[in-house]
Amino acid sequence: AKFAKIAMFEPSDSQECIDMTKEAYKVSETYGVPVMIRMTTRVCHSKSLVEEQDRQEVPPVLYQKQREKMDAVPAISKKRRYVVEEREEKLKGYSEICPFNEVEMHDTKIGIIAAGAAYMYAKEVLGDQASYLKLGFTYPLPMEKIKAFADKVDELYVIEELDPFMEEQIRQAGIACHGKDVIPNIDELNPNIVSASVLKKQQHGVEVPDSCFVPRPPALCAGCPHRGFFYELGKRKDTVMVGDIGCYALGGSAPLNAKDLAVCMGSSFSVAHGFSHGLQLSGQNKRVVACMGDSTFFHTGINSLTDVAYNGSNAICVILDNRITGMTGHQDNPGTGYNIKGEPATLIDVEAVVKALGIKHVRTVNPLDLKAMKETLDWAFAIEEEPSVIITKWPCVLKKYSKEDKAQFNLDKTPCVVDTDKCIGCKKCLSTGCPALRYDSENKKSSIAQADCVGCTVCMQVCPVQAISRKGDK
Ligand SMILES: Cc1ncc(C[n+]2csc(CCOP(=O)(O)OP(=O)(O)O)c2C)c(N)n1
Repeated sequence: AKFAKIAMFEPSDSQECIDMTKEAYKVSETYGVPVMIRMTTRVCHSKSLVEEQDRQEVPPVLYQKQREKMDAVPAISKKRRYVVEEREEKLKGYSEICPFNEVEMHDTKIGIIAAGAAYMYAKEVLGDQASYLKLGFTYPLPMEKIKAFADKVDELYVIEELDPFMEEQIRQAGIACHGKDVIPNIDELNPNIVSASVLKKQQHGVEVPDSCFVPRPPALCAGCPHRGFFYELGKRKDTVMVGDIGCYALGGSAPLNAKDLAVCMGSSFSVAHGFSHGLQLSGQNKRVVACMGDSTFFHTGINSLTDVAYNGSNAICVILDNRITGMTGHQDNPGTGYNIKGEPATLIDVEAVVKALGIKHVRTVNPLDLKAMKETLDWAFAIEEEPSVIITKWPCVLKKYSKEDKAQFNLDKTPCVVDTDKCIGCKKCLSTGCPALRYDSENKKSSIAQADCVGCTVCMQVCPVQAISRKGDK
C-alpha cells in the first residue's frame, strides 16, 4: 500500500471484514483510490459471529471518457503524480477521523499500537493493564492520533507481525516506541510471544501431552489422479522436477518425493526452460520435468509454455488436467466447459492450445493407468532435442462430475480390498502415499479403509503379488 500510495484496511475478525469492506468502497469512491484489505492467515482461518446487514443497492456509475485520468502513457502519468500526492494528504486526514482507528484507555503504563490479529493477542494478554490504539486503517497512518496517544502512555509498544511497517513510520515521525527490539520478526505472533516480549513473562495455556498428537503431513487425497503421475515420475533419477501451485504441490513429500522446487503460479514451465539450458551449458546430464494444473495453465501457464516453445529447450512439460481447480475449492476454469457461475461456456481445449503454441510432441494420458503413464514418460524422455508436453487427464476425485465427465471417463468408485492371505507385507502399496492404506506392523499386513478408498487402483497396480483387487472382483 505504501509503495503504491493506496489506502489500506486491516480487519481483526469476521465482523470487521464485512464492516471494513463496506467502508473501503466508500473510501475508494470518495478519494478515487484503490483500497487494499490486508488479510493475514489468522484472520482468514478464523470464524467469528457477524451481524447480518441489508444489501445496499448502489446505482451504476455512468461511464465517461476521462483520458487524462485513465490512459497510462508517460505524459499523463507524470501529471497524475501530483494528483496521487494530493490524494495521499487527503487520506491522511481521513485516517485521523476513521472510525476504525480507535483509542481505548485503561492503565497508562503501557500503550499498545496494533492492528489485525496482533491487536487480539495484545488484548488477550494485557487486558486492562494497557491502553490501546487499535488501527483498522493502516495506510496512511493517523500520525496525529498516534502522537496524542503516545503522549498519554509511559511506554509505547508497536505490536505487528514480521516487518516493522508501522513502527518505522512512527519512529520516523519522532515518536519513541518499542517494536522489533522486543518482538520477533519471524513467524506469526501469538499471545505467548506477546506476553514474553512485553511483560517479560511466559504465559501458560492448556498443557497437552505430545502423545496426543499423531503427525499427519498433508497428502494427496485417496484417488487423486495426480498420484499416478508422481508415483511414476518419482522413480526416475537424474531428473530435476519443477512443481507449481496447486494440489500437486504435495508431490514433493515422502513417499512420492517427486519435486525439487517450485516458485509461483504458472512459473514451472519457464523455470524448467531456464533450468534445462543451465544444466546443458554446465554439462550436467539431467532432464527437467515441470508440471502444473489445468487451472494454472490457463492462469499464466500459457505464457510460460510460449517461452519454452519459442526459445526452445527440451523441457518435459506436464499439464495435470483434473478437469477443475482443485486446491482452492472447485472453481470451474476455461477448460471445464462451464463458467464460474456453473453456466455452460466455451470449452478451451488444452491440447489444441499447446499445439497452437508450436509444441510438436504432445500426448494425453490417463495418469491412473501406471503402465500408460510410464510409457508416456519414456516417450517424452526419448525426445532429446525439443520440448514435449504430456497432458494427464482424469477428473479430481472430489469433483461433482459434469455430464461430459460422466460420458468421457469410467468413474467406477468401487473400493479396493487387500487379500490378507496373499499380502506379503512388503509395503510397496504404501509407497503410493495413499491415505486410504493402513499397515498393521504386528501382523505385517496392509489393509484399505473402505470409507476412504475410491477404487483408483494405483495400489492394486503396484502390488507385486496381486493381493489387491476391486471389491467383488476375483
Ligand atoms: C497468483 C496466484 N493466484 C492464486 C493463487 C491461489 N491458488 C493456489 S492453488 C490454485 C489453483 C490450482 O489449480 P490447478 O492448477 O487446476 O491445480 P489443482 O489444485 O486442481 O491440482 C490457486 C488459484 C496463487 N497461489 N497464486
